[in-house]
Amino acid sequence: MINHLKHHPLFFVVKFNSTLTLTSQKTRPQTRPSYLQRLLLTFVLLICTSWSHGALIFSDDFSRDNSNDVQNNWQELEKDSNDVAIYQQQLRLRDNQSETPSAAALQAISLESYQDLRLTFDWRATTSTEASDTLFVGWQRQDESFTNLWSSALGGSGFNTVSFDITTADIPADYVSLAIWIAVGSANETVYIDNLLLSGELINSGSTEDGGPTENSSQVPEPSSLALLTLGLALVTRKKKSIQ
Ligand SMILES: [Ca+2]
Ligand SMILES: [Ca+2]
Ligand SMILES: [Ca+2]
Ligand SMILES: [Ca+2]
Repeated sequence: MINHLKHHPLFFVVKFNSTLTLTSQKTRPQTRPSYLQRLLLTFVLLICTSWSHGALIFSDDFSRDNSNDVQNNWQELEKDSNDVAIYQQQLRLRDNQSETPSAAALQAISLESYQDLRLTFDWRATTSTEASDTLFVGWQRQDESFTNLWSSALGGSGFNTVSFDITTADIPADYVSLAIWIAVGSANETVYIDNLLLSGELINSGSTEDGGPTENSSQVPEPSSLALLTLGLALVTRKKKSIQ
């Protein structure tokens, strides 16, 4: 992870500032981490979370008002309109429609430009579920069948964080959507999903055969990189002003 980050421009910002902090500590001993050290640690953790697999492809924290429609381009397969929904800032999957799957949320994402993907999300099952019930993540294909990448038995739980790699070989050629679905038996069996994030490396990023930039090339920091860099620099500047 760290070796990977050594090649990210922001690594040098963090390394540079860490050196300054350690040097100043020789003349100003402290018994606990300074504000700047804690800031830099947070900064590094954010970088580790955000850039472990290149560009952000899609994310959703479902932080919007309760609604029977999930929105943000999610498609829903459900028995009743409120079974796949936004509830308390999370995605809710509930109940068992007559067709398989019991309930599903589908996101049509174009992945042709990416490789070495990573999917991260949080999930929780209500105590109304049993070990015979299942949460799946995978693909809906052109024939409307589902192929799973990851699954877990239910049975009641607090939030778990799941993160796994997806290779090009894991993506069916005829996939249509990234799919999250459940197999349950009764009306009140529910799974909540939150903080979903899909990232990946851009294929051939940087150049084409004639050496020019590609349409998808990432020659500038990603929007999230810029936001974090701006935040970090703003906080460091504020700290310096407070020291003066
Ligand atoms: Ca229902
Ligand atoms: Ca719905
Ligand atoms: Ca949320
Ligand atoms: Ca059940």
